[in-house]
Amino acid sequence: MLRAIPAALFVVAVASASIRHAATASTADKHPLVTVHAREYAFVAPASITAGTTTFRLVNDGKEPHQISIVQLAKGKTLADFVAAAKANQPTPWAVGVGGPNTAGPRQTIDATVTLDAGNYLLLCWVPSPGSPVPHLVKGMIQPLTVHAASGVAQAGASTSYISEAAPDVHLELFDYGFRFSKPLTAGKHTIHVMNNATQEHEAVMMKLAPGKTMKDADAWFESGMKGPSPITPEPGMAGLGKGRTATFTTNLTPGHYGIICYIPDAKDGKPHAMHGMVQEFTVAAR
Ligand SMILES: [Cu+2]
Repeated sequence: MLRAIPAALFVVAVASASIRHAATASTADKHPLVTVHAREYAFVAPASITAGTTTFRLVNDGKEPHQISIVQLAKGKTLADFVAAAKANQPTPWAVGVGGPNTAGPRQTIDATVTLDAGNYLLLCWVPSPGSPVPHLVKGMIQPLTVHAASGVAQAGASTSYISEAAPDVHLELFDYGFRFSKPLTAGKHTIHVMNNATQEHEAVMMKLAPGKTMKDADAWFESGMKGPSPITPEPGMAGLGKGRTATFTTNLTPGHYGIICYIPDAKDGKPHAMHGMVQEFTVAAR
């Protein structure tokens, strides 16, 4: 979330790779669970996992909000290449967002389920700190993740834990430029299946608005460097998802007013997608 200001510093370009994973299931799915702890400013995460559909659980032990944006690197590309490109404000079409839990507030724990092929990935946090537009990844919240083929080295083996995730009950389509829910969200638990049917990479940052507040108030607060009382609380959502990709996240909504927004910079003009219309408010009614 909160990538409005860093967009000027760091541009992650749009991915062209199109890998469509059929993540929809009719019954509860059991997946390996990878727990990642976040604090200022580091992840504690495994260095390698096995390919397949995996639930990433982000446990925020810190005082600021954090996310895990999982990015797949093209063969031969490294963390150093990513940092160099980001510093030089160069596009990184060889780094494709595959989703991830987005965004956990202090002491929050949130889950997202993604399908990873074998390869080299990065875990990133784009969130800036209060009073500073510099994304956390610049301060150390960036690290490599190696995904081994399922039939390869079974390092995780007996220590792997699993989670049963309810089948998706709501679909969320990302398009250029907007969000489309398959049905109105209601209070309670949901598994939301996110589909990027757009030409560009997008994210879904969800937040609950304080009574009487709007996304305009949220924008003004972010622009101020998060000064004063927050008009929002972070809610589970989906980190940057490349064209054609799908992933799911779980949420437990309480009645109230919410916002959903995409801060990823546009491929053409570099402005956050929110400025192209990817911002919406919605109300969650009681059941
Ligand atoms: Cu977007």
